[in-house]
Amino acid sequence: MIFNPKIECMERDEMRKLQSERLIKTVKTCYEKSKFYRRKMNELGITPDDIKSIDDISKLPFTTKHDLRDEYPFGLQVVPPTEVVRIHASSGTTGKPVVDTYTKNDLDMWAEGVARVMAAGGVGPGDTVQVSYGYGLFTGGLGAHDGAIKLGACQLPTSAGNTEKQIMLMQDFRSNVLACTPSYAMRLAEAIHNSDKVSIENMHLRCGFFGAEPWTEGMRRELEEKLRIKAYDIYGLTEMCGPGVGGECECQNGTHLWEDMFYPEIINPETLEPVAPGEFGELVFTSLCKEAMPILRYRTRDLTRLIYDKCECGRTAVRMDRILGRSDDMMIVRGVNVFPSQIEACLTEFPVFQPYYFITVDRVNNEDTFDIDVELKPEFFHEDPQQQMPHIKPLFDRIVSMVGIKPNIHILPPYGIERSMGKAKHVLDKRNFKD
Ligand code: DLL
Repeated sequence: MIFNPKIECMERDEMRKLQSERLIKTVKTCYEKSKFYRRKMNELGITPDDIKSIDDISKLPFTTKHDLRDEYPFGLQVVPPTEVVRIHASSGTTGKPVVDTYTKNDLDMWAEGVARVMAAGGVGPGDTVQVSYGYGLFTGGLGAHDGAIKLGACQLPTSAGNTEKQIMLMQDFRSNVLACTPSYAMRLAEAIHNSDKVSIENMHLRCGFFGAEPWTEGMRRELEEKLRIKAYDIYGLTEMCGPGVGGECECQNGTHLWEDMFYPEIINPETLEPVAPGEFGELVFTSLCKEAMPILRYRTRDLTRLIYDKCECGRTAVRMDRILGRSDDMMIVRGVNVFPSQIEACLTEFPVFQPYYFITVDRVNNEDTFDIDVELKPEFFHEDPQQQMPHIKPLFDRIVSMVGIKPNIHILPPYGIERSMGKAKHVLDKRNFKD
């Protein structure tokens, strides 16, 4: 189902007109109400009068995570506190969190973004959406929650964790929609299959909306098979609102971005210039409707490309390819760029392996080491290392051909790799702790 056909299927010319109107308004507000943006625009010698349409967007300054941290907590807020009804923050591993604040309209717009994604998967009244994203400052839980309510679906706010109870409720309450990170969905699937109290035959799951971390087509296959569902990608970031900046439609061939609310650009992260249409680069967003905390040209660090070809679903909203990774996640090992998602892609090509992995990079005697812990599915695991060799060799060859460097692969016993409830951690780069 298309939640908002007028917007989601709008002619491109009309969409650009709408984006232009909204950009002009947003820039004016930023200039008049935000010291931060006035200073940034003054530094570039521009005023709101220079922004006459969306084509002028590249004249505007970028905003970075550093800027948000410098302006912590409310430096970018342009409405009085009396208009703010919610605050979220992304955890961030170092320093201050990134904060987003919301007016009532902001919450409404955000819920619509999620509703558009879930509607594409056929969610509506009568469905029970089990929200297993974490509730709290993280935007996943409440974001999915409000989106489900907007559709008139019943939402079950289990949050992440307490896995045994989750799967019992999933069966007993007949949840038919699941919303959580793909890694937690894997963990739930595993718990269902290992349980003697519940069984997938007695479950009613039909589809899932998975995001908040990169995942691969291989992981999609695993989840669809194990949970007997259709698995959809949902994308978002705290700085723009949370989940629901975009999501996949029933065609499952790219993430439609809700361009009436968030204008996407792809830039070359070195030169900061736009890349040629269809090329990979860093995703940048300008919020077009946010009231409490509008953001101009936010550098997400997410690496992807935009696809403007028409989608068979009828939506005209631009599609984004899967996120290859964040530029911050990219490791340079022996001079080669490596993304953790490439390892997941290799692993999931082999049915004997679990889709879990952990990469450790170090430098020993001036040379980078590249170790990958993996797990065989319990039925293929063998204590005797000799018996494991036939499994390691094809994986090793595949990683060398995809990534270009030779890994040391270690097979851990079943459940040897820590399972995640939220965003999975896949890498330890010990070089970061050395000089
Ligand atoms: O992760 C919001 C969210 C919650 C999205 C639930 C989807 C579902 P942050 O914690 O601010 O917000 O992290 C945002 O997570 O810049 C991407 O690097 C990554 N990310 C989010 N969704 C996806 C996805 C939430 N579908 C950061 N695929 C983003 C790949 C994703 N990466």
